[in-house]
Amino acid sequence: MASGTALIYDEEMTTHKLLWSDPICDIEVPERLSSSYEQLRSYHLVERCVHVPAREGSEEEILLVHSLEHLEVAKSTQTMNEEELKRVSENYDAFFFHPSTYRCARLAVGATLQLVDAVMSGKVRNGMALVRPPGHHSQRNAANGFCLFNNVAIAAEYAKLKYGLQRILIVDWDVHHGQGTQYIFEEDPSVLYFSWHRYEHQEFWPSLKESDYDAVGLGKGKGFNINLPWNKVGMGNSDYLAAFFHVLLPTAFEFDPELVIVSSGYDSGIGDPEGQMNATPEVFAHLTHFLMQLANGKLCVILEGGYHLKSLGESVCMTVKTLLGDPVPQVSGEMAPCLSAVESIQNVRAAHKPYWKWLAYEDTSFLQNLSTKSHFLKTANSNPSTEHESKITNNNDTVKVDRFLELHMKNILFPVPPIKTATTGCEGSEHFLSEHVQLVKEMDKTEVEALVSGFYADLVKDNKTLLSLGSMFVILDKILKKEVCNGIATSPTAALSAAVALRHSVRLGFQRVLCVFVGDMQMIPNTEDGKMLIINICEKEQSGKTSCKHYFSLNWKEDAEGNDFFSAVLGFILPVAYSYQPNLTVIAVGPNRNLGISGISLLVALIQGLAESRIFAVIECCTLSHTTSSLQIINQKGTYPSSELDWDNT
Ligand code: X5A
Ligand code: ZN
Repeated sequence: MASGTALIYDEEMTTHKLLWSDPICDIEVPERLSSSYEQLRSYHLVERCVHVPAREGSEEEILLVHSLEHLEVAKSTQTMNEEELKRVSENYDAFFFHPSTYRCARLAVGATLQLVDAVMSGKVRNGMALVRPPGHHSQRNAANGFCLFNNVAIAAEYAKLKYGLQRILIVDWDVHHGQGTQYIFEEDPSVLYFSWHRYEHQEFWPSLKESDYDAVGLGKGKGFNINLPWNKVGMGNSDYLAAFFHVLLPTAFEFDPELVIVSSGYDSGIGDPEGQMNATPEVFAHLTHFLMQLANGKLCVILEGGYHLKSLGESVCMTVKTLLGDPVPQVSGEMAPCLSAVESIQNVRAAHKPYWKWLAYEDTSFLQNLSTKSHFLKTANSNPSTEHESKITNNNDTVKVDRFLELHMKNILFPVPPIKTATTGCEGSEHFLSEHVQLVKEMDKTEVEALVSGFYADLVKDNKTLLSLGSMFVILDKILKKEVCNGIATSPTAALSAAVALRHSVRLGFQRVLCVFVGDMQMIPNTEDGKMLIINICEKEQSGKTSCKHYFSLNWKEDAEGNDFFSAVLGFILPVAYSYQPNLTVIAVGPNRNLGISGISLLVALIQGLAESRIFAVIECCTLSHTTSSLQIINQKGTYPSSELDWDNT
């Protein structure tokens, strides 16, 4: 698999600038590019990337999307004087020409195509191109909204043509609707276009009817245009994550793209004068992390908007850091989406239900209940518990989490896949997966015994188990000491190992441990309540009562399909996990319906955005053949910028 992250930046693209006074256009300044690059430099990210040079996009490439007339007009501006430039500019909504604009726009196109080539040829795994002018408002025959040529749209056509791609996903997280991109691919089922945007019921620029959620595409392209309009300003991290969990990710995974291109505007970030949103730079790390799980990691991030220089720079850095594989920082703040966001999410889901079966699995009516402002909080509390809920008792510091989960569980639908293949035999606990674990063999047995004694000693019946527990202690200690970010161990009894791991990690000082049990395992009672949240995904209903306060059991139904598991991961496990904000994640995989290598590794990858990527996996030996090659220890270390920042744009 390809490795490395490309970074494309050419100072020449800072020469395009506004020559006269225009209060609409004056935010699109050359410093957007130069200061973002400086920020990358100061975090030492530039030197960690593969430098790929920009080039000029050819006329032929530009004509993949634009009319000859548009190209000729743009070309003709190179030799114009200021007065003439101003006059041509006035033909468009929010655009300015400079004598260097044409050259810069060709570089912006070429830089984007260079990135596509670097990723598609396997020279790098992913990358980012810092370009000006931006592209997503640009249309076949018109400049618009600071955009001359539609860089991302040209890149998608180019990738289809040059590499024969049949499915490309464009994610437009810029705060404006990329109506230009929508028009270009409206009838094209090979390009799935997703855009969220400030809309305010058509009040916000570009104020188009076709930016609303009911514009789903035309003809053969029906279902391949997804608009998520934000009808209020102030959307934040939780709203963006909810949009990913409940709209973009289910459709994107079902679409299964061969390449993902991001129209990466950061005017959707906090402090931006255009967007007026509240999402912090860290959220872009999470968005990037999620998209890295698609298309075998082939991800091209292309700059669009972003007008608060500090916010823009931080967000660009978060994106590049994540592309490089650094651990993802924790997102802060309330994790429930606001009512207006929930309404938009429900509307777009309803509009797209006919086209995406992954949307049909999950019922988001429960989302309504999650809003902090919701009146459902009261009514839901008086409802009797369902059988899927285990004990929830309120205790002061966890009352909010309890409520969240209580409400969540009442409304979750969890259909389950039938068995497709049987699991294979046990490989033995001596078969460890990484060099980290080999250290375990050197661990003194009596030392392990001492660690285990007092709590689960009676359950540890043999040497094999003891050895596997030993490996676990070593890994956990390494995670705590931040020598490694994550680890994996095999065990003849995953549930036992996980229980010991949980207890040990709480003793090591972790305050909130998320534990995901997959498969049928004997749940070991624990006494570390209040410091962990356990989600058990099993086939058999758990008979024995657990003493744990935060324990949820999801049972797989008989007639379910394989995809149901992932709609549950996206629709339930991730939202709950993000709301819990764990500082360590433990995942235990035991005998289960066939999730397969890709299933388990995708679950692990998606959960890895939590707890600053600190994750410990225990795999039961008999499921090893399913998981061996997919679960790898990634030795990640990283630091995060302190966020003592002033997000006011004054
Ligand atoms: C690329 C981009 C915004 C245009 C705003 C015009 N364009 N009012 O963010
Ligand atoms: Zn924008």
